[in-house]
Amino acid sequence: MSSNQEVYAPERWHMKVFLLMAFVTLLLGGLFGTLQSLDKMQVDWYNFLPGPLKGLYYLGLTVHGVALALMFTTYFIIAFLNFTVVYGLKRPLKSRALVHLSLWISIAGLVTTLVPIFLNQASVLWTFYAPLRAHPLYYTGLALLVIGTWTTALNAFATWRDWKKENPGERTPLMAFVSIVTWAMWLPASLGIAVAAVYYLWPWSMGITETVNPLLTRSLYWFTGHPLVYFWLLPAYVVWYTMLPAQVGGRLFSESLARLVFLLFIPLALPTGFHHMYTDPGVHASTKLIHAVLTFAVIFPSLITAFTVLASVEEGARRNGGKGLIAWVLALPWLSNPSVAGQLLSMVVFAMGGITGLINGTFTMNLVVHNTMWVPGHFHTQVAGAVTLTFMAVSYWWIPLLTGRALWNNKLAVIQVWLWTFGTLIMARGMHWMGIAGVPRRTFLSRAPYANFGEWDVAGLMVGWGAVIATVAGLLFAVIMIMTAFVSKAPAKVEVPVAEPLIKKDRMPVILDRLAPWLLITLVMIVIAWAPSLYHIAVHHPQVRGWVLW
Ligand code: HAS
Ligand code: CU
Repeated sequence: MSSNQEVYAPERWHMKVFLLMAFVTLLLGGLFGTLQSLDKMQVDWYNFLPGPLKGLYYLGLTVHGVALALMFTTYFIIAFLNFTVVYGLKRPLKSRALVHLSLWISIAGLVTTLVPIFLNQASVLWTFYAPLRAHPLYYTGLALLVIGTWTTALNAFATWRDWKKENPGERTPLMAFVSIVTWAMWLPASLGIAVAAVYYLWPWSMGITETVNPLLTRSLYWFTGHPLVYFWLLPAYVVWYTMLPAQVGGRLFSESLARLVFLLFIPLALPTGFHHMYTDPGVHASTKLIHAVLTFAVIFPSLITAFTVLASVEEGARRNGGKGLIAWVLALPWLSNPSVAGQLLSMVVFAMGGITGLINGTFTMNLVVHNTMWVPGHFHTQVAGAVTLTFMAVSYWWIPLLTGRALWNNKLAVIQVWLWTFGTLIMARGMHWMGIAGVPRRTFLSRAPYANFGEWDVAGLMVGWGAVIATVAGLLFAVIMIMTAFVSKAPAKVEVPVAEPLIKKDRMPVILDRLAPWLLITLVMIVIAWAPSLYHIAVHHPQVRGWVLW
């Protein structure tokens, strides 16, 4: 192993702990997901949960959303972006103290959030919309989760600043730069949830304030909630742009385009969010229009990605003997390399979710699909499909690299990524179908008196059986990871894949190596897109007392 690779050695220990937390929360949240999906084909396994958990659908759905969307993603991303910053800049993180602080804050956040949820004191789902009221610890735990990301991001910025001091005039290596852009997007984005949880919801759940403005906290939630989905997505893009081309023997089509894509997410994703609230009467129509336009704008960097990443992969396939207009696709290692196959499959799934995203973002069509099963259909292709599958694909070389043990059973890993893909696609297809048939989301269907099974039957079977396949794939992933990390005897022979750009001396404009101008434009856009509405909602919308329903 070259000394370059050893640069991450000081980070190895805490990365492993974060990964352990990520995989445990993936398993925990995933298993509740199975119960949810079985419910869609009228199989009520909530009934078989032990004692105090029996029948508690909303407790389960909260665990599912929080453990997967908020915890698994965040812990994996913290570990991975620490790795890419360190590996990209070829220097350890600046502050050991911050590394430890992030870890301990994150562990505290994990416990503080999950305890009230499991005690059924916080069955408010991952969106914790007021007036549903949770135990104060739940908001505390979520705040800690966010603070854990802030300390990690600060460390990344400090490390970057040191690197720049030592390398004046040089452009930041791509892998590190795009990772830092991801943090730069997330840091301001996270303020919405932080203010909602700490300033409004926590005092209210403590009884310090009697009432809360539900439309305001909900808006603040989506201020964060929309960029949050790109906080999950961008680390997957880091992999697709800076690693995957090398894994398929190709080169990155254009480094400038790669940088542009990441940077565009700052001004386009950050000011967007009200498309989650098209149906909320308290939000002004002109605000919804601005956010609809922004939603379509933020699709653009993903379209560039479809082009750039595919071009890079094609180049690799052709260098390996791929021929023809389409047939070159067959020259890719779909059946032999689980890491590559997982990433390619995740893109196929992601493309489906891109299409449904367009539908969601279109005001009139949103009126048809909003709050139906369609929406979980959309986001499962995105988070469970694109993001999670890419993270699994990364784990197939990264865990061997970190533990020094070779991947246990390559063949099973290939089967695993295919099963996950089919499971997710079948499940999501069923969800879309149910949504169009009018099935509400977030509903305990087995026990809903109005459930129209008959018309919903086939779609429900797809959700349930798709989820069974995905569950098998998820358990397989757990087995492969455990066997690799603890049992595998062969030494790992892996290198970090680093994609070279196709054009080495790319005349890259300097603005593609800067953050400040992008953040400045973004600030102006946020003021235009959010300030008038937030002010109006804060001043004019009624306050309410709050409910604990489950
Ligand atoms: Fe979304 C709701 C709009 C992307 C996640 N979204 C959600 C929720 C989640 C979520 C979790 O406008 C629900 C939250 C809740 O609980 O209520 N979303 C969009 C749009 C995009 C989008 C326009 N979403 C994502 C991503 C997510 C995610 C990414 C997570 C990671 N979404 C919405 C809207 C709602 C919504 C509304 C609210 C709905 C409602 O009413 O409640 C876009 O960013 C998508 C752009 C993507 C593309 C795809 C590009 C394709 C690529 C792959 C190319 C490769 C190929 C493979 C083709 C345009 C890059 C070939 C490979 C070979 C080698 C052959
Ligand atoms: Cu969104």
